[in-house]
Amino acid sequence: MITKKVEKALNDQIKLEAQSSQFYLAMASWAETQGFNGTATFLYAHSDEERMHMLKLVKFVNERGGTAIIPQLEAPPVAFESLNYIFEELLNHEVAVTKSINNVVDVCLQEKDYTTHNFMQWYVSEQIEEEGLARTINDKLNMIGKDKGGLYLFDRDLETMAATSTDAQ
Ligand code: OFO
Repeated sequence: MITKKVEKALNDQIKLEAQSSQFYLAMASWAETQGFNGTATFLYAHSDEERMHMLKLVKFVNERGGTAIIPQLEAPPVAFESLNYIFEELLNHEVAVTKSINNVVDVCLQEKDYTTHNFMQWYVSEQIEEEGLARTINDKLNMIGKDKGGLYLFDRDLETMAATSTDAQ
């Protein structure tokens, strides 16, 4: 059984994961309309992953005697100024998600809820990967700058990355 404080922290996290999924879906859709098909494939897959993160939390809250709240979401932007902007936003967003996960872990410790604390470790590790990946992508984009040929190759690379990360799941 989870306490009200833990339930609230987990429900806040459900909302953030759902919001991440929507945000990346909007980025994917924009990238697709701009002809960046590899980036779109990568971001569509990333959006699906966030939905899976949300679902895992929903099921856990319900299993532990709480009530998962399926949240209302804010509309994400329709357009983005560039690929650089997208991936900077993605990194900032992931850093914020990590902070929020650390907060859930903190609440678990305050409430002496070691079961949820253990469950949350999966998210702690996942955030190390997600932030690392976002940083690598940003480094690549910074190297490429405005070079069209470089962006073309970058887009193709992301398609491969999307395929590899889906295989790894
Ligand atoms: Fe769910 O890890 Fe990204 O946001």
